[in-house]
Amino acid sequence: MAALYLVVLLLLQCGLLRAAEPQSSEKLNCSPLAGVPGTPGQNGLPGKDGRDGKDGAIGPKGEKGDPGLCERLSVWSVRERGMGARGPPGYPGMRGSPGPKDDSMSLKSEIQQLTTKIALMEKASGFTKFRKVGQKYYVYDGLEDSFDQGIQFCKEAGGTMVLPKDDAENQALLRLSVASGLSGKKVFIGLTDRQREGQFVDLDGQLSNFTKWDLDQPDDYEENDCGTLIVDSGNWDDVGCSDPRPVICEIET
Ligand SMILES: [Ca+2]
Ligand SMILES: [Ca+2]
Repeated sequence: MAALYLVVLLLLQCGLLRAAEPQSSEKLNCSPLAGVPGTPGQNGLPGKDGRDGKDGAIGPKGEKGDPGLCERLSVWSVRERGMGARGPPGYPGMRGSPGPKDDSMSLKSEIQQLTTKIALMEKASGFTKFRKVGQKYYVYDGLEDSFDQGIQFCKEAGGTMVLPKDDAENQALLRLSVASGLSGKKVFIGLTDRQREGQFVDLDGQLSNFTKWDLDQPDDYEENDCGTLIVDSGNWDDVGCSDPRPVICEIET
């Protein structure tokens, strides 16, 4: 409004000046004054989107990112379990103590022992007279024969001709002999000096550690070479091998 008023004033001034100017060719110097700039107009609407530009240059390499989920879980798991990295293999452990005894093997062993005992008892019970001596049986079946026939008989019976190995066995043989009605007789024992006179050995050719010779025996009377037990005294005497005498066998496993 003020600008409009100012313009009007200028126009009136110019009109007055023209009316007062002389009618000559000389003109008044009336230069126009510069106006005040108007207020800027409002911005127009945005133009349409331009075309895509060319691909730019490859940018610099970015910084290393944070560990992924799987890696973080792995690290967490190791921390939770208190485990470090896998170490080198350890030294071999010490040998363990023996385990408990195999019951099945123990049972088999017991059954085997029982079977053996039963077989031995069955063999001994086949004789009319028998006596248990330690782990073996002395058996008698009423046979009276020569020394060699006696050896064969005992072998066929699954045993050997009796030969006491200590005083207890000698007493057992004596009791069986008495119980078998052999008092006053002499029972063959597996001892002979046929191979070397004066040296009595068992049927395996071994010297016996136990002997029970009667007084002044063995005397090799009439070249006697076979041993016997004198029933009643229990002492030993060398007699003829061909004479028929009671044959007692021993059976053991
Ligand atoms: Ca002799
Ligand atoms: Ca004699």
